[in-house]
Amino acid sequence: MNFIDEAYLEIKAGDGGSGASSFRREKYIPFGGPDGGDGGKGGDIYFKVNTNINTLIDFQNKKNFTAKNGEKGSGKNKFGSAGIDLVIEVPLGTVIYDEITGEEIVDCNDKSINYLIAKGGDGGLGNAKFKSSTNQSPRKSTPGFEGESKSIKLELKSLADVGLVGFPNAGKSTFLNTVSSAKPKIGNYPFTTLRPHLGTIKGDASSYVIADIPGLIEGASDGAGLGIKFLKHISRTGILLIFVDLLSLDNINPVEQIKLLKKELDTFKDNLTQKVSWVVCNKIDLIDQGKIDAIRKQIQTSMNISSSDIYFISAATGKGTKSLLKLLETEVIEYRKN
Ligand SMILES: Nc1nc2c(ncn2[C@@H]2O[C@H](COP(=O)(O)OP(=O)(O)OP(=O)(O)O)[C@@H](O)[C@H]2O)c(=O)[nH]1
Ligand SMILES: [Mg+2]
Repeated sequence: MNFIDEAYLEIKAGDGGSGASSFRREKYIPFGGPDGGDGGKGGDIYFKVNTNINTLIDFQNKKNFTAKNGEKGSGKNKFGSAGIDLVIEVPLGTVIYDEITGEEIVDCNDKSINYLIAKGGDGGLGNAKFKSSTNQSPRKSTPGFEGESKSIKLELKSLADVGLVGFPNAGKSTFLNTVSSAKPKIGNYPFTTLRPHLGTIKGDASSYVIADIPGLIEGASDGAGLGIKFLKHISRTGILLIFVDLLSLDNINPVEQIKLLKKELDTFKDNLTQKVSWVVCNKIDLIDQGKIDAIRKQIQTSMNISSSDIYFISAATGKGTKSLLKLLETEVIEYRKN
């Protein structure tokens, strides 16, 4: 699955309909007054959040969006009907930019708002509007106004509901391989993953997306390793899974790994650490149960993390992953409600 997080669109709101120039015609009244109605307003273009969409993939094929024009006015003071508004649905967190100036137009972060991005043109005036004491039979009517047109860029910071963070080699990509159809490369060396990968999980009640990003190391916020720039891809996920490598290449113990990772996350400006974050200790196939219990205790006491937020799995064998996925699904559904 591609990591699509940009789309370029041409949008054009509807033009206003033109006003009519017409005169009342009645039997025995040769010159009735002006009765040309106004044109209808062109349709607006709105953007609206749909929380069931989480990629911009639909915009890769369709790039032009036009709202309907207003209709012309007509005689007997009939106003033209307004063009229907066009509502374009986007994922939560889509940021809309003016493609020409690069300026941000709006951040679609509230699902209760219809964001007006291109305004339809007003309808023209019919000749009935131009009647005055000095001009009883005006022929003048005006054309409708043009609807706004814009070249815009959509950008989605995060497509994922769940983000995986951890030291290189912790098994993040192995986990994504096991639980989804995504196939990021796996390797027994640091920095196997060089760009974010997404995998979709089909749960019982809902589908959700997990993002695997390149590993973090101590000093990443100062540019060590691949740095922290990839955190922007998970800065809006509802849940972070902090992956702990139970068999760390550098022999960094679990508590120390969590501390170092949290420190790097803290430096990221989007308050990553305020999200729901669970600790996932991976590679339990390589250690015995007694050790698992001891590690759970250590994390609980020294990090003040509730035991229900600590998971033990083997990404390689799949042990423990099923129940973790089930709980993730429930949590994602909960998070999407807010
Ligand atoms: N025994 C065992 N090995 C695992 C498990 N999960 C991952 N590994 C191995 O750990 C190594 C690293 O796995 P990756 O999935 O590439 O790790 P990563 O966290 O994606 O690493 P980066 O992409 O470098 O950040 C590979 O050799 C995996 O086969 C596990 O549950 N048990
Ligand atoms: Mg990887």
